[in-house]
Amino acid sequence: MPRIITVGAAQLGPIARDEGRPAVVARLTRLLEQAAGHGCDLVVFPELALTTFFPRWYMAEQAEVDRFFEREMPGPETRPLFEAARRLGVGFYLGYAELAEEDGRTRRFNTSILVDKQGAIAGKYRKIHLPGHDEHEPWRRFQHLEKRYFETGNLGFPVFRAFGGHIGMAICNDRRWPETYRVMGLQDVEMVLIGYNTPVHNPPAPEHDDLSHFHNQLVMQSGAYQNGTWVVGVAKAGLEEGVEQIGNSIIVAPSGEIVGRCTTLGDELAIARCDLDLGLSYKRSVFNFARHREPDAYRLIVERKGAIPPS
Ligand code: CDT
Repeated sequence: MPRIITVGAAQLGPIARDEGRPAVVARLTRLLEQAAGHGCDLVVFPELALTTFFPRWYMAEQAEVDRFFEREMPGPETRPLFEAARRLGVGFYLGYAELAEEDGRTRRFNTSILVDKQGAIAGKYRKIHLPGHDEHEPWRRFQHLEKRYFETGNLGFPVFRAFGGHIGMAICNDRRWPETYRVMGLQDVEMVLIGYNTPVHNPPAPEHDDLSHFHNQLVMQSGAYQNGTWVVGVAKAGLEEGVEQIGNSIIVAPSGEIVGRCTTLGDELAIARCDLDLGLSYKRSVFNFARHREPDAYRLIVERKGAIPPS
């Protein structure tokens, strides 16, 4: 019996700074309805999908920053999305800024959740690889203050039994790191869901700008192939508050091949029928970890006298 997830990559166009949550949730709901019409089981929305990408601004007042955060999930403004999921029988991945009271203090994370077809939260992930900087850098055309506004995620890279398979999550910059996929690969992940906000221009390394689409595909295609897993990467795209962000949302098969993609920079749905068992031939042959990985040998090389230690 094939295990198929019909997945929708629900790319978003820009979200304006003053666009309220109800308007954004209405956009997400329209995409969810469209996906239901095409028989989707699961829809993937971008990173920080409820607001504009606010780390592009330095804000001195914490109260101003906190306006972009959710204190509960679902809350009064996001509940309609969960109700739509239940009504339509379509699950979703959603990225948002999370404000949590935890360990006796207020904590802020760049978070994603996996919601099942009944509208219940089935998994949560908090972004680990936070890019950018933590102090105001006025020389930049725009800031990237994730290190200022968020803590490093404290949930690891868990893999959840959901949608009839093994589902993992990552957020934006995580997709550039092989560890992200491998930690989940070691847990037998079958589909990795990733939302992102990626500016075309990278202020500290403008020489990379022309390669932004190539790098986006390179990391997700290799992560998929090297771990025998599906990868679904979804952008918040287009010209958002004066900053150009890449689109190029893609659905990648365990072979590393791209089988679905968005072609605009706006709200758009790309769909693929994903057979979770397609990863098996990779997991059983070239990437049979139990048979071919050599973690002890990696350690020996690193510890060899005179070797450069890991930083
Ligand atoms: N949101 C996020 O993590 N963006 C980063 C920008 C880094 S600039 C190359 C990303 O990795 O896409």
